[in-house]
Amino acid sequence: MTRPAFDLSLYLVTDPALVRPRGLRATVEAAVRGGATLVQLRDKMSDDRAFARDAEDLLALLRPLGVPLVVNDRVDIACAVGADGVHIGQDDGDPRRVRDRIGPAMILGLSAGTAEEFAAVPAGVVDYLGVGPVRATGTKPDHDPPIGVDGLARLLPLHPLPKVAIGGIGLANARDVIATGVEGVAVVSAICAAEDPEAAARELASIIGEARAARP
Ligand code: TZP
Ligand code: MG
Repeated sequence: MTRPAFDLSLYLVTDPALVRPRGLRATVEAAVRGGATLVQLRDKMSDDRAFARDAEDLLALLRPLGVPLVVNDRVDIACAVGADGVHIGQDDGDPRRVRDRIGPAMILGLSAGTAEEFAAVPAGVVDYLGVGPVRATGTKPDHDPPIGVDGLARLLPLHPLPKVAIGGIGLANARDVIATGVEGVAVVSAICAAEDPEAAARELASIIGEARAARP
């Protein structure tokens, strides 16, 4: 069985505090209406039971819309609820072990932000790389040093996998980020904390489309 098709263009990563005023499901629903192409459930605080409930709720919303749901970190829950994929970081163990656990049919994403981390990505195991942080961001207080748009551009040719940029990306810099040639942008606050998440997603999607069309 092969992995579901996925589109990294506008990748929404959720944050439990930032979605709170509107609710997780309503925020994701609005973002997808606006043009989010992929969704990651990311919540470092909730217990497994609440996290699994959220994952099931989002799957029920997203499956009929054809938008895949990726689960951050919690591999067992991702498998138990039938999520479309898992996203792990550099401190989450060997991606080969995670692939063994999830099998061949789920998407596996890995965060990588340096040439060394790119070089260490095992072949044939991971489906995409999350690259960043592009800018400093309050959304992930323990983030690695920012690589900047220039750093992103330098890293991209070093690995053939599709890549999505993350960290401090919003309306002000999405165009420059896409101009590097990266497949897409992953955002948390630019959508989750927006007054109107649907409008924010629509505006980002439009910038991404324009910036991609303008690439040489
Ligand atoms: N990984 C690297 S930076 C980051 C994650 C999850 C947070 C990005 O949040 P924002 O609000 O889009 O800067
Ligand atoms: Mg992680």
